[in-house]
Amino acid sequence: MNGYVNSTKTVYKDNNSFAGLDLFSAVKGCFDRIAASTNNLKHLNIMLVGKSGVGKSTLINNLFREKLAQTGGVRPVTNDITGYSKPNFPLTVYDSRGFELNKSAQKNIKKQIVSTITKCASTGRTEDAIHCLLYCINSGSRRIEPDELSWIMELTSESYILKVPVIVVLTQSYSAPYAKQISDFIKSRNLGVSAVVPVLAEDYDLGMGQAVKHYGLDNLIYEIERTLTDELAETLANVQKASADLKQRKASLIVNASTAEAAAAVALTPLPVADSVVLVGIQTKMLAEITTVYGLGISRSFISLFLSTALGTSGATIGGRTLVSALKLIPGIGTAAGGMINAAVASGITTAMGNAYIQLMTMIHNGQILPEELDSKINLEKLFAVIDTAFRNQTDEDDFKTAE
Ligand SMILES: Nc1nc2c(ncn2[C@@H]2O[C@H](COP(=O)(O)OP(=O)(O)O)[C@@H](O)[C@H]2O)c(=O)[nH]1
Ligand SMILES: [Mg+2]
Repeated sequence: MNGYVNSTKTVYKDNNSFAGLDLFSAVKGCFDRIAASTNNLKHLNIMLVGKSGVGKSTLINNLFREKLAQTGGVRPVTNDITGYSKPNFPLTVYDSRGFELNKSAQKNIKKQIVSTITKCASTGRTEDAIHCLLYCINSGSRRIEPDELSWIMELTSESYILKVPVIVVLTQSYSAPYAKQISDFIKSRNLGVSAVVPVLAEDYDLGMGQAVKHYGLDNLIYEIERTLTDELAETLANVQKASADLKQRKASLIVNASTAEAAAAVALTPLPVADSVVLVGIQTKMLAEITTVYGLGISRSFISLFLSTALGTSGATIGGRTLVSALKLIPGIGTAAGGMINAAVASGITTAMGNAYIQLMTMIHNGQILPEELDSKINLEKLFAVIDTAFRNQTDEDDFKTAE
């Protein structure tokens, strides 16, 4: 029975309200937390190196969710290195020339790269250091100069000493088999790089209505993530837009942690439903943290709609059915015997809410729901369906049934 306590408490004041929930403060709490957890992200610094024309700018524009090269955020660091940033966005990209021009110019560029890395590390603050270096080679040009490989080798050995992991990015890899050949060749040279990743950042037009689809950016994000600490990986999840997988993985961890927290909160003393405000606090924190992972500009009305639907305060209906029924599906709630929320019920509600919210964030991320039209009829129907399914799935879970 899992610490389950019988109670004759009335669960619902009426059919459409969830007792004890002050929706306004819940939404406000959620918004404050979104701001706080976004502010808490550690600043990430990535350096790109490569000849002009290899596709560095195209890469940046397709990896990250904000356009960085905006007025005000562009800063010359040295002659050949430019820093790109944006207010309230925890990422700086350093864009450097690579192996080009004559030998003395190359030497000079390498010196600037090394001195910039050294200077950034010299403050001793993790947030100033360069965390990862992406060395870009155009694999579409089908030619790698042996000298460039020696140059990379020198650069990686210096970066290695400076503890900056290097990833070789094969840009414009519209021929995957050829990119694979180059990749294998580079790997065989033991340059000391963390990974070699072929990418095509944007579709490549072959003419006659044919195109090679873009690919590889999600892989690149995965390889960058592997070089970072957990804290900086949180930032990467937020600033990048190329990997839905990274966002989902980070968001799922948040749901698991919040579910455990919710279970722990009621483990010793099952809560009367009327006191569920404790759980709502845990759940709004969860929604805020997930929103931060996605880096989406979510409106108050959306959060409000989500919470009221998930917690059954809205009285919204779909197909003539009241959505509050979602909560009532949970064994034990809504019956006289089940006036208390025990650990299993608390876990179930929290997991269902978290999963529903992740799915909605993913749909917004993928453009299946337009953020500016969140309260259109068609989007509301999607929202209801997602929440309804998530709660129904939870009631099918075995451990959840132990609440009965
Ligand atoms: N279709 C396609 N074109 C690309 C890609 N990457 C670079 N380009 C093209 O190559 C040119 C140089 O790219 P750019 O990003 O400006 O190179 P940068 O000088 O290294 O910043 C531009 O005309 C891009 O459109 C890609 O992934 N797909
Ligand atoms: Mg450029």
